[in-house]
Amino acid sequence: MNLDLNAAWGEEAFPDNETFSVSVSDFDRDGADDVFLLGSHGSALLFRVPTSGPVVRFVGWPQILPRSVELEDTLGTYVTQDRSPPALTDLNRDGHPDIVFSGTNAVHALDWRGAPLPGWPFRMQPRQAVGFTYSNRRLLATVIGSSPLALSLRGRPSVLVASPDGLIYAVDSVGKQVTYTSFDPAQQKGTGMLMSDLSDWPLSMGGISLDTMRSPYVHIALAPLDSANGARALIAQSAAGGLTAWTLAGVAASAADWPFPGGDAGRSFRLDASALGTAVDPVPSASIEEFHLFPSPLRGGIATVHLKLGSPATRARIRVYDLAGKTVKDETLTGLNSGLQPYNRKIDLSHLGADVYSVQCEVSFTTGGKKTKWQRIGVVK
Ligand SMILES: [Ca+2]
Ligand SMILES: [Ca+2]
Repeated sequence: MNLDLNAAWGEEAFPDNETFSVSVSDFDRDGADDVFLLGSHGSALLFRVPTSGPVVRFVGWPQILPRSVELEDTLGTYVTQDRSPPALTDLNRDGHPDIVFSGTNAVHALDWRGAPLPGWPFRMQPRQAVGFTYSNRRLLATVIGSSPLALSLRGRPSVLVASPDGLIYAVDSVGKQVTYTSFDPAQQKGTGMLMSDLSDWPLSMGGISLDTMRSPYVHIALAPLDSANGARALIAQSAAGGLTAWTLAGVAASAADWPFPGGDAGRSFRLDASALGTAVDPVPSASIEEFHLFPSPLRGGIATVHLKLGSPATRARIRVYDLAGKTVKDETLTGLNSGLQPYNRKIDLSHLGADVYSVQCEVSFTTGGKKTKWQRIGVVK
């Protein structure tokens, strides 16, 4: 099958060395598989596979996701990228597959409409760049470089994330680090000089490397190692050759599992959405559930739109007024989803002086109704 993606990507231009992973699931649950493309520089597109004619992208896509930054050293600037593929799972258990991927200094989880799931992204190093200790132009700081896994841990949807700083984190469905101990008194007899089955999250995988020639990336998978009972173990491989396996307590099979990079042992890169729970879509209502521009106060001039709607809308007109009531910005967004919009809608307010402004958002719903919501935002210089 040959698909022409030009129209679906629109105006987007790619860096020459951007590489893509292809993942498949039925994101909108219409019974047919859809395709998710994720680029190493963050270009991302979700589309339906047409039986004929042009590719139709989903509303909210394409996007440029935060996977690449420009860094600077004394020789000049260079650009990072992350080639690891995403995990597909259903973290919020609404029956629609979600997308979890490693990005710059953080692991992100998006719903199928491209909006961040509540609580995400997860930052393993809140106060410094990932790879701060070893980074150089070959092994780049900020890059996580490892495909996350999805599993059910103690009955809760969870994500495992391997950091090149030598740690494996368990993260819950709202982006919070799991910190409980896996200590089990029955395991105590299995502890000694050569073996330890006592571990707390995060798990340590060799510790931080200070060797700037040694690849720091850690790759993880869940596989049945115990031939007697088929129990799955967590296996972690470092690029330096180390292999470690842990028995995880509380792991149960779930249709939303993504236990291998690539989804399954055959690397099909496909999540079978028909095995997930019935898709739950909220009852549509022509309402603005949440609206604000952030950050507030605004520093740096570029505001991101946070807009959550009760039903799809044809357009949202955003007007910014100064204290005298004069319109200082008037911008219209089109093609809006039900639910939270992706954070790819930005408004340039860099021409505004330091002051307090009123922002009006007027939404025209596809059903014909109109609603407005107000916000006050401070601008600092
Ligand atoms: Ca579909
Ligand atoms: Ca979901």
